Amino acid sequence: MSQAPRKSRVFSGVQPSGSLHIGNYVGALTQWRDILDSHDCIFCVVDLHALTVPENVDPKALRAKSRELAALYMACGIDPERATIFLQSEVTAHAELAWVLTCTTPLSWLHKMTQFKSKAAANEAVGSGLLCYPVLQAADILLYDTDVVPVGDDQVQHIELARNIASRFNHLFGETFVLPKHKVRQAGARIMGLDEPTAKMSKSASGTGHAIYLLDSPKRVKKAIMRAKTDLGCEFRFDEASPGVRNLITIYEVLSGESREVISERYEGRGYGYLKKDLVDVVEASLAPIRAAYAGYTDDPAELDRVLDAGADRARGVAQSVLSRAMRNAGLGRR
Ligand code: AQP
Repeated sequence: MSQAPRKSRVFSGVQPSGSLHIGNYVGALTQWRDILDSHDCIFCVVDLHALTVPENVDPKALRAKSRELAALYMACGIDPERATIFLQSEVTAHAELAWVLTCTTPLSWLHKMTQFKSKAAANEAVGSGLLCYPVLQAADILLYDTDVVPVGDDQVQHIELARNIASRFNHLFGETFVLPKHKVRQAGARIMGLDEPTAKMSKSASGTGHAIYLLDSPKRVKKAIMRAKTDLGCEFRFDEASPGVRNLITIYEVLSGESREVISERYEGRGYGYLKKDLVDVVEASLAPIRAAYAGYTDDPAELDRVLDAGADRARGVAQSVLSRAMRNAGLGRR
């Protein structure tokens, strides 16, 4: 009997470096949810990445954020029966492969990463972990023979780097790694800050009114949207609208499933306040079920531990065989 072909493998993750916002939800998690059945999905809470700015890390808070994030994955519809969910630090192969790849990655490639440049500029003490972050990310991806990495568009450069790191290793040591491809949404690949719509919505940005967090209360959601920066005009045509209005229409579009043309037409000739008011309802319709499901997971910490233990067991099995392949090909160890 012929075997069923292997499903295309997906790997992706989020760092527990703050609270999950609708940028992460739209850019990454909605994509994950849509491919649960068509792909072999592995989703990781990438806690080792959260150490890249150690000055910002409170160990107790990091541990709590990792659990919160794993519970939020499930609350957003990432069913652990259909996907592997685990914590990166519980599968040691990630750190081991990262070292091997650090040795084969030219330093100049890392200095070119735009995220390193902007985060380094914003931090007084830049650790080497911040520079090597994309190598660890490459290890995360390559360890699972990953075909597809669904991400927001800020991560595209890193996934291309992972591909180059894999190619270089294959060139040096023979065929070892699958070359991964990124996958981004057509609309919503980069949700912008509500307070500053020319900058990406980000977990680590400070200031109230910047982001909508998935666990925000309805009151906070309303306040953030009603205060979102727009302009003094009343232009709703997407291509002509200001960055703030385009951002609100995009959030509306991806969460409601309506086209931007329909949305723009509905509000044409009216003030931005009408769009904002309806957007509050659209966002609430997405967030209310997530909040409710999240409360269920936090009420049952033993179930969360069971999911994460089972996920780590499965991830270890896959990762160990790829790590062994890479080590063997590079001449590490005795056999
Ligand atoms: N604003 C965004 N719009 C669309 N997608 C986004 N992502 C992040 N911000 C947006 C996507 O979410 C996933 C997880 O991101 P991450 O935890 O790896 O960190 P990040 O990309 O650096 O995101 P943050 O939220 O801005 O965190 P901090 O502030 O800690 O750096 C990725 O797929 C990312 O593309």
